[in-house]
Amino acid sequence: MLIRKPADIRPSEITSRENYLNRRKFIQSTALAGSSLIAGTAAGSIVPEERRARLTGVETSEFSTSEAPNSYTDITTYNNYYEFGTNKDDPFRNSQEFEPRPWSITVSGHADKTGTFNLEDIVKPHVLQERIYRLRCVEAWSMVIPWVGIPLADVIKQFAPQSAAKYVVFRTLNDRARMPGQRSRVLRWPYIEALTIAEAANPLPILAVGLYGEVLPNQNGAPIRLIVPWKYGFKSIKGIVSIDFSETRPRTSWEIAAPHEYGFYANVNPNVDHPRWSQARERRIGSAPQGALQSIFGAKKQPTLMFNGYGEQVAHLYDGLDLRRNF
Ligand SMILES: Nc1nc2c(c(=O)[nH]1)N[C@H]1C(S)=C(S)[C@@H](COP(=O)(O)O)O[C@H]1N2
Ligand SMILES: [Mo]
Repeated sequence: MLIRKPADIRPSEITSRENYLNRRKFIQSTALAGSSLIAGTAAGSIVPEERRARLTGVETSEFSTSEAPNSYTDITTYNNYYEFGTNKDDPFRNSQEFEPRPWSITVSGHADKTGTFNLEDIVKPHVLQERIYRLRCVEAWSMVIPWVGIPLADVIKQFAPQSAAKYVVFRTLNDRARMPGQRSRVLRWPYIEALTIAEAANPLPILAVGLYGEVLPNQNGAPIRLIVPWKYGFKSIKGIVSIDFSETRPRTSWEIAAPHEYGFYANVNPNVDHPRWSQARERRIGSAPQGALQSIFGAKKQPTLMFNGYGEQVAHLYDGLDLRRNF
């Protein structure tokens, strides 16, 4: 799907001949290597190794919102990624040298297929989809982001979890030489997040490998990150290196840091406030009115929706659960 007019495409985005040839070689060699995990590959869904390369063979999704996406600049310069610093522009400023390829993911725990897999082998069997989702940060701001990714449920199936698997646990790369923010003890590293197996099997979550039709930028979690649109942004873990099918619920990084403020479920809920601020409203990044009125009245806020507006798809997952206690 073409989002931007061709005139908007910068010359730097046009693939150089050298990169094109390398990519051809790469596709051929992975094809020759045969089916490492699951037979059948869609050449268009291979993740190119080049920065800002356009992703091909991307399908649209019925789950996309029709709201206007935030600008590429908003999405790539206003980030939370504490591995690269705690200020909003730190991930953009400190992650440019990060090299996200080659990349592998270790799969462990209660599943028939475990081991360490190249990123390409995990992504290859799936068709890439564009999913334009709202992202609601626990800090009461939001954006609309055109991700490109693959349904998490399909990836989970690929590893054939066993009945003992009750949670899917994700971890981010732990490497303070490559992630300078890990020299600070602001969180316990590696960053860890988890979903129940039922949440992971829902059709909404994706593993994102792209943004605006291009390879995912480092500051947004390259080369692969989770997106769970009905939960606060901190559940959407970036730079994933491991997936563990666990019988027990882990303590996640934000639960460890502040258990009274950040719960395991972290469902977007305008009726349950954060201990230090209201969750009833949110500031849509980039939407503030310009000029003098803004300084008098402050940035425009809009109401926050239950489950971030995805209740129809996910409310049933929490039937009978007290969402005030299980925040
Ligand atoms: N590994 C890791 N993943 C992370 C974070 C982080 O600090 N480290 N921040 C989270 C938070 S709080 C948010 S709001 C989203 C932001 O994603 P974005 O910068 O792509 O918009 O990433 C989440 N994933
Ligand atoms: Mo967040």
